[in-house]
This record gives sequence, C-alpha cells and structure tokens, in this order.
Amino acid sequence: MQHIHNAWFIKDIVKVTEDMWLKGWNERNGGNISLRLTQKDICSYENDFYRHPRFLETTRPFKELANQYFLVTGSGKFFRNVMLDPEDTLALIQINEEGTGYHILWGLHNEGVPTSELTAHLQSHITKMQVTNGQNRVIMHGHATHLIALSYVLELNYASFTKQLWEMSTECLVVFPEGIGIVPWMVPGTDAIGDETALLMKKHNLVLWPFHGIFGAGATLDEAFGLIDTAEKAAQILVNVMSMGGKKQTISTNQLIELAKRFNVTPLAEALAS
Ligand code: 2HA
Ligand code: ZN
Repeated sequence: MQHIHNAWFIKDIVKVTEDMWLKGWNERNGGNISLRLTQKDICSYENDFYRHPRFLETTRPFKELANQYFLVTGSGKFFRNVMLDPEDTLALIQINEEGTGYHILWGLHNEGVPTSELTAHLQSHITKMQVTNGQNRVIMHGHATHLIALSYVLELNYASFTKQLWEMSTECLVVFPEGIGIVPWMVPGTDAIGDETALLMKKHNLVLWPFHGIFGAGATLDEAFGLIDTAEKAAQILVNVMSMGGKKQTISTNQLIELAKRFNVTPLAEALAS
C-alpha cells in the first residue's frame, strides 16, 4: 500500500493549485477544483481512509453521481496552502448510493467542509459526463484577472465575447472552438448559479461568471488549467490592446475559418457570425 500523498491525483492537484496561485487567479480562498476519480484510482489508498467517515448531505439529490468519487478543494482553504497541507485543504469524497450526500473518505482533517461551489461542480460533472461520454473529469474555478476585467467593458454576449478572445491569438480558436458561455451575474455558492453553469457546460468548456471569475472543464487537470490559461492570456492581450488605444487590425473571420479547417475543429457558429 502506497501513501495517498504519493498518489498521482494528490501530486497533480498540489501542482495545479500552486500554479493557479502563482498565476494570481486564486487570492485568499478564491477558487475551487473537483476531480472525478474511479475505484481504480483510489483502491491502493484505502488504508489511508477514515474508519468512520463523516457524512454530509448535499443541498439537493445527485442521483446521477451515485457512488462516484471526487477529490475537491475545501471551503475557506487557500490554494497557496494546499502544497503545505493537502490533508487539511483537500477532501476525497464519495457520493452515497441514493445521491443525497457524501462521505469524506480522506482529508479536511480539521473538520472542514468541501467548497461552497460544490453544487456548481457536481451539476457540471453530471452534464459533462453525459456530453463527453465520461471523458471529462475536471471542473476548475478561479478568479482569472483579465477575464474578470473584460466582463466590465465587453458586452456580456457569449458570441461576441468569444470572437474577441479568438482574435487575440491564433491558438485560441483551436483551444476553445466551442467558445465561452456567460451566466448573468448571480449570487455565488447557490444551486441557481450551479444550474446555470451546468446548462452552459453542455455546449462550452469555459463559463464566465461576470465580475467574479471563470469555470473551466477538461479531461485532466492539465487540460482544464491549460484552457483557462489560454483564455486568460487572450483576455490579457485584449486588455493591453484596449489600453493602447484599441485594435488597428485583427485576424479576419475568413482567417478564423481557415484556421478551423486546418486544425479540424468546429468553431462556435454564433461567434463566427458576430
Ligand atoms: O471562495 O471562489 O466562488 C471560493 C470561491 C467562490
Ligand atoms: Zn469564486
């Protein structure tokens, strides 16, 4: 039996939380991550699990996630501290058979609770499991600085927002051809914003929470991180371009179409048309 601290999923989440902190997306307790795990992922570490795991109810049933395992960040925990004490800042949870709650199998050893955005994560996992045939495993939230900044000055329209990001570097359309969804401003930590986010996750891998931050989805932590990083970098370039007086030239719509053809992706039609 190996110690769970050496498990790939702990190593990977420690790295990504540090990276996100260093990027400046996760001040204080900002942001949260969930990674869906399988029985195969966790079975070597069962010795490290609590003998009497705590049970917590969810705010609503998650029948679709019965018996699923998730590694999640803890509510109120700082990303910059995950590397110092994974067992205090993270939790491995298992949804119960009825989907009415979950057991904390490992972690949060100081009586903490999972992220306040657990509903947004679990609802998004349900959507993503369906639309990706189980490939998607990660939901990731951070307060990406330039994406937030742009939410104050660009029209909050997913099609035009997406196109403006695509124009900001050639890679963007290839990395997020399905564009970025935008929820209206809503109170975080509620079932309502979780539902809205999950709905947009049917179509997009990125969902912007205006004046707040970004949700990203992916098969792996690397993919979700890379996706947010790419969109955030495009947002930074756009902020710089606007600060320098605005675009004088850009990638044309026809060039975006050529790009999509070469890389065999289907770009969001509404964005191309905007
Ligand atoms: O504090 O980012 O959205 C965690 C959050 C809430
Ligand atoms: Zn947040």
